[in-house]
Amino acid sequence: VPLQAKNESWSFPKDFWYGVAGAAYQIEGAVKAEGRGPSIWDVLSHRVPSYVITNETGDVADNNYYQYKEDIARIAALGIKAYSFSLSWSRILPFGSGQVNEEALRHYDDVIDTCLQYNIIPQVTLYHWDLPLYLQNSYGGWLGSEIVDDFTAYAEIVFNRWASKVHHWFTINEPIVFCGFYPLPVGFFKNTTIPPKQQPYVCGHNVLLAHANAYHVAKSVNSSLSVSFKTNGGYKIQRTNSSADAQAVQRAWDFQEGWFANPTFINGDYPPLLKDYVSTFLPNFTEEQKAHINGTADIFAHDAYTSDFIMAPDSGIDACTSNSSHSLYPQCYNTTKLYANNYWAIGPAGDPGTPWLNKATDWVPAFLHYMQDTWKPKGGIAITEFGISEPYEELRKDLASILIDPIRSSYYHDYLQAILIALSEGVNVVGTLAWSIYDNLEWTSGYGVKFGIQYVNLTTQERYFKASAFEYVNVFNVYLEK
Ligand code: GBH
Repeated sequence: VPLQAKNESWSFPKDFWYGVAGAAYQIEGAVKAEGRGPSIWDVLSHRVPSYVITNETGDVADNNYYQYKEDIARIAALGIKAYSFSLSWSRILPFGSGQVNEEALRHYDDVIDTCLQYNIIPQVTLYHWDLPLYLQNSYGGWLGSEIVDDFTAYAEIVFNRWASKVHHWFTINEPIVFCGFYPLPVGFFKNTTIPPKQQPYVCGHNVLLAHANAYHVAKSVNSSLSVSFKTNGGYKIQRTNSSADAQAVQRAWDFQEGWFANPTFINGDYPPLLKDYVSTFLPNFTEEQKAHINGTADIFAHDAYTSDFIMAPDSGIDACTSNSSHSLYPQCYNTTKLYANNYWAIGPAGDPGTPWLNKATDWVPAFLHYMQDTWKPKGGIAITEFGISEPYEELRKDLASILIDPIRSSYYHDYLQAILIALSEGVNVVGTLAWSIYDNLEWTSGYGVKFGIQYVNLTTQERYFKASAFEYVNVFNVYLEK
């Protein structure tokens, strides 16, 4: 996409927050420090061969547990407005429930206070996938109904401690990923009797109940807080104009965003198509639960990295229910990337480590319109993660060329221009969080897949800004209303 001249009708509202994001297990390290209990990711990374393809762990990661002051100072120096991070549940409650670890509370006190000292808006996620191991082993984690009360008790501790300092809250990160995309390997944790195909829906059910409780806890502590969960998914482009593909697109929205957004934004219940296709697996909400869940998201917090072409599966929609795999995506639709036809600014040269992600920013205005029109979030839409792994960055041998990341720079530039277009068309976008503050443990992909706007030398723990860090803030320097 050619760069466009500054358009006089474009601007970000004065209070638009632009920030950077990270998550506890991906950046903190210090896994045995100050009373932290183990999480499932300690087991997954240490004990399950090749679960992380490189067998790397978060033991040290970016050493953020010890270098957070420097990290916050650096983003403040850059002119960033917000810092989004997640709390490690098993630091605060080493066994997931019960005894509270004061040292962890004091640690996060200081992270939050440091943000405030630097005039950075702290934004806090309670759960970004690092479940306390004890809860996994005692009742199957998110597959056990006990998780709802344990998450609620955790939320009470968190909101009572920090509601007066933190306004922006996210309860649970990307449930479709940990409920379905990253199934836990069999044999490492407590066995469950729930059939594999049903597991994503039981997990999701408990997520919604836990989220709703946490939302109400937060509001009882301070009714003005902004509280949401975070969903993820790309924009869904209909591959052909056939009605089969149109239906596949609708299924894709419902099985990704709608699964969690319909209950919270629309009516306390699952989307009709979800009920149709997976009725045998989907638990029911009581009328009381529906009322409790409805209205429990203040903004639509979406991690929107990319776009996908959606089409009907070859074998017909029967595949929705006949597929026997564990996978969340029940083959109700297929997704594809059409590299060859030049649909994407980044084609075959995209990062082979992230085949799910292309620079597809042209569809962002349509995406934002769709979210606003469909779910009508009262407090607007926030893009709570967006970013791209620069192709082959991990293979570059010299620091200078790592720090020049033109693909990521143009991704942020073009994505933000697309948001400016949507804003000028009346979509209420309230903030963006770049993923990520710096390169970190990219879950099952290890450290080799890099999303940072900063590079970290993992031997010396020195941090360096990449060009994209400056590109990101420059767009706001130009377009933010004074
Ligand atoms: C986010 O998920 C996460 O919140 C964050 O922790 C992570 O570091 C970041 O994205 C970058 O990936 O390999 O084809 O099976 C984004 C959604 C869902 C995208 C799982 C990758 C695996 C696709 N992710 N998905 S595939």
